[in-house]
Amino acid sequence: MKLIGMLDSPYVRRVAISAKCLGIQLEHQSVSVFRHFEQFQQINPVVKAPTLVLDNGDVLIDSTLIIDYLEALAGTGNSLMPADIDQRVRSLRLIGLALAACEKSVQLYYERTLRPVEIQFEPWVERVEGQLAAAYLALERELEKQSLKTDGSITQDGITLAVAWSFTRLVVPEQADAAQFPRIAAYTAYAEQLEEFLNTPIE
Ligand SMILES: N[C@@H](CCC(=O)N[C@@H](CS)C(=O)NCC(=O)O)C(=O)O
Repeated sequence: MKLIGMLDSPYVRRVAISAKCLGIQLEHQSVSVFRHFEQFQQINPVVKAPTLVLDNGDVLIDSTLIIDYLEALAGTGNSLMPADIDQRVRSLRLIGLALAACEKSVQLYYERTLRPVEIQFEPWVERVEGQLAAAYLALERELEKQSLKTDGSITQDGITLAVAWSFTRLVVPEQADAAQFPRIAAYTAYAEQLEEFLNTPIE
């Protein structure tokens, strides 16, 4: 199977790290949705990263759906999601918030790098900045209530949280103040030194 997309995308990175944690081998092709648009189009006309090309040629998109497929391949007993229903709700909440943080960071990044300055719309930027801060505030509160394990293991909530924070720090660093979100920053520092993260560096 081939994973298409750059590792500077938090969505591509969470798939690549999840695959490693699940013991599934993926051939990674660093194709950019911007710099290699036409090459990407040949693989997937929708040009979305991540794209997963299965061995039979079927093409999957959306990181959460791709991870769902990888989880099914890995089989029960080898999941990155908790089986306990209460813990699962909490994991789903953390993942949802972290994905919202990714989305809002991407929107800010695109607004600032793709849209000419003269047509950038400040009320929209402020709205998105507020949503991003709200997502990280809610995540910080969740970690206050219950911390994530730092015993060498990692689960999908931790993967997505750490990937989101590292991405925000990369593309809109002024929106990711470690002093304001100390638990998120500390957890990300833990995750980023795990083998699966070190072997999947942001490109
Ligand atoms: N919800 C999607 C979001 C994927 C996404 O937006 N990826 C970006 C790269 S970070 C992309 O494909 N951008 C190109 C575009 O949307 O045209 C997922 O989880 O995979």
